[in-house]
Amino acid sequence: MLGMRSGLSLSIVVMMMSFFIVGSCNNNSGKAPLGPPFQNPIQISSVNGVLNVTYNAAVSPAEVDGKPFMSAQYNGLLAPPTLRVNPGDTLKLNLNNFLDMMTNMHYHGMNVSPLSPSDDVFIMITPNSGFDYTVDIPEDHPEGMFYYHAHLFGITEFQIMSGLSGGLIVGDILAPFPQLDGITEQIMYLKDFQLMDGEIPPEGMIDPSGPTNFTVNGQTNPTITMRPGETQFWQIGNIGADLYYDLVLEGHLFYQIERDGNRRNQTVERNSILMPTSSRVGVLVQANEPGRYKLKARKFTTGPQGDQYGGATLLTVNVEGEPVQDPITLPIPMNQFPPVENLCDQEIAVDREIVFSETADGNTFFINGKEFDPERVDTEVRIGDFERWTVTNTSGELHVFHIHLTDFVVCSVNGEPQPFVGKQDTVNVPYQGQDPDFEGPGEAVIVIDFTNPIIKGKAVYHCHIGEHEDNGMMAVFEACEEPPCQDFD
Ligand SMILES: [Cu+2]
Repeated sequence: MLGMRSGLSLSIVVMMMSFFIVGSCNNNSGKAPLGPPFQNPIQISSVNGVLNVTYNAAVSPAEVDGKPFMSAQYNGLLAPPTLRVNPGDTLKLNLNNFLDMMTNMHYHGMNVSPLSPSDDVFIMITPNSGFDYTVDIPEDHPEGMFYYHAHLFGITEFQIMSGLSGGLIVGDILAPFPQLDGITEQIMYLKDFQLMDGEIPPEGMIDPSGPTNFTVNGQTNPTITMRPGETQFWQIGNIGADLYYDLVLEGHLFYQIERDGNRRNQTVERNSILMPTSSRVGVLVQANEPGRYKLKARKFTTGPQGDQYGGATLLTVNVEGEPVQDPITLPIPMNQFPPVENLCDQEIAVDREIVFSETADGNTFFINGKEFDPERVDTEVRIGDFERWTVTNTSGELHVFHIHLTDFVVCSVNGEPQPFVGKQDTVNVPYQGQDPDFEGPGEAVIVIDFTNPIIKGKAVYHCHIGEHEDNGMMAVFEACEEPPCQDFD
């Protein structure tokens, strides 16, 4: 949370008004008109191993929940296309910058080269110029949901909230499960838009606790219609600037089979799923009895020094019609899942401590006591190693650890060993004092895979809450065969 905000009193008034409105509408359950039919974003797929696409970043008109506004978008789309590629493909993305500020592109979660013209986040595209990205996707690349977004230090939060993030899916994560052949797949990109005088507030004026407009693929509370017993596969990505989503689907379980572009090693049954910003999940949902069920982001606080969100309905599932004859048996048996190596069992070459902290006023953020400096290399890693990082949080609010180019396994959180279910590229780090039984800073112990030779070069690790990374909570790592690393530029 940033300090003083001029919008504070206004947001309290709006909050009180919305309580009043919600309170007065409570008695028409089941009768309220349904929202518009849910729509997947447009998709663009690779052809003969290549996906060629041009994105123009420009200020364009948009509308959420009937409110018109102007914001920075790709090709004038609030929900830009989902790019679909396969392992072994090449993504050629020509990004033209028609904004009055710099921008660039990051391919979040992708296990690809950090060297230009691939996933190099040190590239800065000046106004009225462009850059041709070429991202070679290795043959053994993990499959699942990834995404792309602007990653320019200092203005990432603003650019993502404006509209500069969209979907990227690699391969066919359902391939090992023939019983799921032909089921309906839904792509859901969760994003909120704060509006101030018909515009996205400038960087520094976005308040994660403030009133906002929740959307799924740019839609407000759309409707998915399912038959009783029907099973669908939902890939859900939190591609917004700051918020956590504590997801529940009324009357239903989530059968989770994917996290952050990695197939899990088993089905994980969940009543709720906490999605930090930038995380993605793939879940199977089997429709219950006829009725209406809300997919909700529950009320959530990120800690005493953090943000408070009031909760929202994201979409509504309308179950109606003839029940499905032979519903798919869930969960999917564990023996159908390809094995995943538990990195926590690997021999560890290096142990590191990574400390997330912030000033008492919550305006400046640090990793190991330092603010981000793109010219400084904070951590050098040897290609071929597994490293164990103890990520600690001395502040009074949550942070989201994310590292580029690779994945990790979470071994423990606040000293509690975690069941091994697969790899991920984001993890929530508890705040200090969150668990009264755990003394000292909040802590997540992870083992990171630095064995992929394609990661040679420089990239970053950071808190993925836009407000925090833009105000310093980011650091540079460099991977090479034998540290100390030579420069590759
Ligand atoms: Cu943070």
